[in-house]
Amino acid sequence: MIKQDQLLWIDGREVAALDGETLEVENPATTQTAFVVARGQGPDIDSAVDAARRAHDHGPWPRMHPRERGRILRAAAEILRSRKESIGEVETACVGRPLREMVQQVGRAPDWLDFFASVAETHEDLVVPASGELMNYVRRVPLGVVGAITPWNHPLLITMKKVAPALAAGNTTVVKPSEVAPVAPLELARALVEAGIPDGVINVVPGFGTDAGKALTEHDRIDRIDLTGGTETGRQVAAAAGRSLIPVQAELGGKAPVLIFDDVPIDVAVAGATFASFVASGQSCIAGTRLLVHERSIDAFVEKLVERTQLIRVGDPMQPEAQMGPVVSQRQLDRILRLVESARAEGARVLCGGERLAGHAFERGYFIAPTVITDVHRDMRIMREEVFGPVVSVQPFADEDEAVALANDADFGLGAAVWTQDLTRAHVVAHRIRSGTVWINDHHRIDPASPWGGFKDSGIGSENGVEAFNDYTAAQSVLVNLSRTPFDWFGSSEELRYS
Ligand code: TXE
Repeated sequence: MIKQDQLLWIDGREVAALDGETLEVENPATTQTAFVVARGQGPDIDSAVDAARRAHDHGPWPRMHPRERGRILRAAAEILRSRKESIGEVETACVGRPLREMVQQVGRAPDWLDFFASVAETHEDLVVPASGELMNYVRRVPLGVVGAITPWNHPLLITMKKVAPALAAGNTTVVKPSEVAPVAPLELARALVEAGIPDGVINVVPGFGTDAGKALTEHDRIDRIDLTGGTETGRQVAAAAGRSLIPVQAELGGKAPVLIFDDVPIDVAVAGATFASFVASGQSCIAGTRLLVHERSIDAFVEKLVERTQLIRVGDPMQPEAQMGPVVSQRQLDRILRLVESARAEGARVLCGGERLAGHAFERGYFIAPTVITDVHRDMRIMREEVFGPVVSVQPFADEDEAVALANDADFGLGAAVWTQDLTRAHVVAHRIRSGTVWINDHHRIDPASPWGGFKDSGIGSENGVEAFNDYTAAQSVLVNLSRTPFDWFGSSEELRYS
């Protein structure tokens, strides 16, 4: 059983906030308080950064053999796996996503610890061919203290994507999880501490973006900042990182296009589209929100899509039969419905959904009927802004060029999908799309080995894979003089002397 009252994790211990403040985490399916969590602010962030700084500058973690670090990370992975049911329940209570989805996601997240433990264990430093009688080797050393700011939509998984490579590379960390869903990241700290990670290496300080998040971003003793969040938050965090001259990695908003060619059977296309659009009630940065469908098949596709969308079982996310839960908060619900209204006002047709669900099962939570919109055009707000809800628009295209042009007509470039049975077209179209990830005949797949980052306003840098591990290190070049000839730059030559 995970406690309803949660404290901060600082320097290997659970502690209350310095001023004793707390914040309440609301269950979006019931609107009742699910957890009361210590609320960190500037002074708590200071003490977490101090602990991380000490652990980096004087503690064993950065100096530990990578196999020893790997052993601790793998032990934490096993602890988390053994708790996937209870942490899955925590995630559902905080975010409202169906329990079956969250248990699966929580069960997957520890793979990041295993993968990056392997990367650290097998990492080889370089010897480079410097000219002259020199041996030049290049070590990869930890950056220092990594600050990570994480969102509410995949609370454990996104925290893991940052913490696992940062720790494997020998850094120490301060995590500021979302105020909306901070409990699973706290459980990650607990698992790492139980697995034997030294004090101060992992610190987790829940709090609001405007105080704790800002304090972490602007802290002068961190060496890198990572964010997953909205694009506006990304601009603020990147500006602060610029002032401190520290690297920033940011994974921000998206508006993923899903290109569906007319050689795909309608049932397959509709199953793919609903998976792309409605998983997590569409609250995902790579949710397929713009369905681009060949004009020859669009009518049959839309008819089937609406039929299928209306069959999605929305309900209490704790129940195994629920396929979709509520959206995360009143604020998100209002924002989503406002965007649907703006689409209506601008002339779009809402074919199904588009409203808050009524009736006794939905009385209290933030439930929205999954929504399909047609008759859209590029200038509508619904086509430009990230909706972050169960809302999808459908647009026709005439040929491959138009499909690509529509797909690229967005400020974002995080995820995209191409559905076709034509092998050549699948690859050619994928290569023409300006997006960090492209799925062919699939969506949402993610792997610790697979780079994950956004083009355009979707972010800076990339998560996952060996490249991300290297980004949590700095290259230190060590040049060794192998010459046996004595050398004295100023001592020897008369002719070089000024007369
Ligand atoms: O995100 P915020 P919100 C998008 C999505 C959503 C919108 C708003 O479109 O509708 O953003 O969601 C912290 N300095 N995404 O308000 O505010 C904040 O406390 C430092 C896309 O929830 O960006 C939280 O920990 N930190 C996205 C984190 O940033 C600040 C996931 C994200 O919150 C801060 C979430 C500041 N000034 C939302 N302001 C994705 N890429 O998946 C906020 N924070």
